Amino acid sequence: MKQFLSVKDAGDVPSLVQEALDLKENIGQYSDLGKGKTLGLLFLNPSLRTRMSTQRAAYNLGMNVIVLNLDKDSWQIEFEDGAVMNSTKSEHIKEAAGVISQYCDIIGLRSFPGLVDREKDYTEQILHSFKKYCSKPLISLESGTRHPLQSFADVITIAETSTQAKPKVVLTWAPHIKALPQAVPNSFAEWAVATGAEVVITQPRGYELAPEFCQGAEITYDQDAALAGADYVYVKNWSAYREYGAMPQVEGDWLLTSDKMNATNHAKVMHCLPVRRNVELIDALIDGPDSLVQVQAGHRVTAAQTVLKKILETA
Ligand code: AN0
Ligand code: CP
Repeated sequence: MKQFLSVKDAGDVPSLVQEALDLKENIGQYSDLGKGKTLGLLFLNPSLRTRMSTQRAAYNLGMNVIVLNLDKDSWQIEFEDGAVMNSTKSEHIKEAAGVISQYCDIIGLRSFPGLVDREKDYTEQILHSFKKYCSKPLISLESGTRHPLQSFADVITIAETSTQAKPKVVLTWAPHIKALPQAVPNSFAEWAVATGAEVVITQPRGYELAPEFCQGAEITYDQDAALAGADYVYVKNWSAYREYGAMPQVEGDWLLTSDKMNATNHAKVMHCLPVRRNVELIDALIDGPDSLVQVQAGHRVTAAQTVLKKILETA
C-alpha cells in the first residue's frame, strides 16, 4: 500500500478486513516492523480518537510518532500556488511539505472542509497539496470528503459482529445543532458497499449526499422504510451537499427512538463519535446493549495498525 486516502487504496475490502481481524488476534506480532521509522501526525482540526488510536497503532509496530497541531502550534500555511504571501500566512505548503518529508517516513493529515466553497472542499485542495509536495506515503486522518480510517474501523466492526454474509446496513441522517462535514457518511457509504452489504441511505430532502459516494446504495427519504429489517443502523448528521454547507429545514422527526428500532432486525447501533447525546442519538441507544460505538472506537487501532503495517511492508 502506497497511500491511504480512500477506499480505492484498500484493494479488495473483504480481504483487507480479514487481514485486520487476523492482526487484532495478534496485535504485538509486528512490533519491530516500524523500528527506526517515524510517523508524523498533522492536525488542522481537533481529534481524540484519530490522534490516540493512530499513535497507539504506530507504537504497536515499534514506530516513533511526532504529533503536530498545524492549526495552533505551527505557521499558518498557504496552499495557493503563485500566492503573494503578504497577509497572515507565513509558510507555503511547498516548503512545509518538503521539510516534514525529511523528518517523517509516513505522514497522516487531518483537514476538515470549510463547508463554504464546495469546489475547494470536493477537489481536496489541502490533501492534494500535501500529496503533491510530500515525498512520503500519506494517510488521510479525515479530509474534505472522506474519513477512510473511520470507515475501515466501521466495516471491521460489522464483519466481526455480523452473522450474515449480506447484512442490511442503514445509514441514517440525524439532527445536530451545527453544520457538519459529509466526510464520514460519504466514506462509510463507499466502504459499506465495497463489503458487499445491502446498503440503504436515508436522509431528509435537501440532505442528499454527492451521488459519486452513493453508488450501489439504495437511497430513500422514508426513514421508517429504511429501518425495516435493518441489521446495522449507522447514525450521523451531515450538512447539505447541494446547498453546500447549509442546514435546510427538516420535515418530521429524524431522531432515532427505541420505538423506531423495533422495526429493525435487532439492529446494532453505530456512530463514529464524538456524539452529542440526546441531540443526535438518545442515551438509551448509546448506552443500550446493541450499541457498538465503543467497539468501533476500539477498531480505530486495528484499522490504523493494518494500514501502517501495509505501508511499512511496501516502503
Ligand atoms: C466531525 C465530522 O462530522 O466530520 C468529526 C467526526 C469524526 N464531527 C464533528 O465535528 C462533531
Ligand atoms: N471518530 C473520529 O475520528 O474521532 P476524532 O475526531 O476524535 O478523531
